[in-house]
Amino acid sequence: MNVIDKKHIDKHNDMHHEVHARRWNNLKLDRPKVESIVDKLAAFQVAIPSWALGTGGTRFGRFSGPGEPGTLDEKVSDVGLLHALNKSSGAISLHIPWDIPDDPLRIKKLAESLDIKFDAVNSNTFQDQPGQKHSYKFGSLQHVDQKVRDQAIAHNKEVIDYGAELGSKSLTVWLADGSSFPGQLNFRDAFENTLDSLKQVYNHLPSDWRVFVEYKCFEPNFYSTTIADWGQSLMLANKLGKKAFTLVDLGHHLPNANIEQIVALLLMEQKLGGFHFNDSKYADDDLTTGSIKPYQLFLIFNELVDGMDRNGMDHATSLGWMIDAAHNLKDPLVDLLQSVEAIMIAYAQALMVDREALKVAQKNNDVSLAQEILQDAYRTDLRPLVAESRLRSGAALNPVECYVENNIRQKLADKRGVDVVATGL
Ligand SMILES: [Mn+2]
Repeated sequence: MNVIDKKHIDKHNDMHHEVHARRWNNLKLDRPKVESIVDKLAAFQVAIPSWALGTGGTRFGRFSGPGEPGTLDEKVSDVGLLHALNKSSGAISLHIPWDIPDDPLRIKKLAESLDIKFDAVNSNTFQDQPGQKHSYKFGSLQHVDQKVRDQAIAHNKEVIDYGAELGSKSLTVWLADGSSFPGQLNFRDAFENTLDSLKQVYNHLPSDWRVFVEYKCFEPNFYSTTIADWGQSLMLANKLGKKAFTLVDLGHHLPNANIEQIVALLLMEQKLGGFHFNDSKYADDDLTTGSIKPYQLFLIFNELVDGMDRNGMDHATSLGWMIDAAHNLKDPLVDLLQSVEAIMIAYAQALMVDREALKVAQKNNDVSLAQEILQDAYRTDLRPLVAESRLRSGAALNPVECYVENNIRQKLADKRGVDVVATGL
C-alpha cells in the first residue's frame, strides 16, 4: 500500500484550489507570459540521489530519524513518493557500492511503476569498503601505485555495468584525491595518473553514455585537490573526448566564486554535462537548495537558460540535473521537496527574464536597466505558476503541505520502524 496516492493529492488540491485559482489568475493578468512557461516547468525533472533520503550527519555525529529507508527498494519508493507529490522528481541517482541492486530487474520494474528513471550512477573511491584489497587512504585514480589505480578503475567500470543494467546513461566521478600537506604529492604526476585512469574508465563507456567529471576545491584533503576547479575538470574532459563533461556542484567552490560565469563559459564550450544543487554559507555545507542564496541560484539559472538556448539544447534532457545535499536537521523528504521547489522557482524566474530587452541594455551599457530587468524577473512571485504546472501534471498544489497533512513521516515510521538507519552515509 502506498502511503500517498491520487486521492490524497486530489483532496489536498480541492482544499487549496480556491486560493490557488485566485493567485494564478492574478499572476496571469499581470504577466501573460507565464502561460507559455507552464509546460517547460512540467517537463523539468530533478534527480534525487539515493544517499539523500536518509538523515546525513557531520563528522561529529549523526542523528537518525524515524522511518528512514533501509533498502534500495525503500529508497526508490521514497523517490516515488516525492514524485507523486511534485511530479518533478522523476529520477533517482544511485551511489555504488552503497546501493548495489541485488536484482536489477525487480528494481527497474519498481521504478517504472512509480514513473522513476535512473539518472547518473556515482562511483565511490573516497572510502575503503570491507574486504577491499588496496586502500584509498592516499588517493584512488591518482595513486602512486598502479595496483591501487587499477582497483579504482575496475570499480568505476563495474559501476557503469550496474548502471547499464538499470538504464542509466551517465557516470559521475567525484574524487577525494589530493593531498593535505605540501610535498606530499607531485601535482603533475597526480594529474597525469588521474587522466590515464579516467581514460580507461572512459573507454568502458557504452556508446550512448557520458561521463561527468566533478570538481571540488577542498575537503577531505586540505592542501590540494587533484580535480579542484572547473579548469582542471575541463582540461580532463577535453583530453578524454566527446563523451566527457564537467559537472558543477554548487557547494564545491571557494567562497564568492562567480558560479554563473563558470556555467556560462562551460556552456559556451559545450562541456557542461551535469549539475548538483545544494546551498551553502561557508563551504560544502550541503544545505537545502535556495535556503541561503536564492538570488545566486536565479543568476545561475539565468545563464543556464541563456546558454542552453544559444546552443539549441533541451532544458529538460540535455544536462543531468540532480540534488546533492545532506539533511542533518530536517526530515530528508521535506528538505528534498523544498529543494525541488526552489529549483523550479529559480528556473521559472530565469524563463521570465526579458532577454531581448537585456541584450539591448547590455549593448547600450545601461547598467541600471540591466539590473532592473533581472530583478524584475527575480522579484515576481512565481509560486502560483509553479503550483499551476504541478496541478496540471497531477501533483499537489503544495507538496510540503500535502506531506504534512497526510502524516507521511509517521506512516513511514509505522511501516519501517523508528530506528532504521539508511545505508550509505
Ligand atoms: Mn556533488
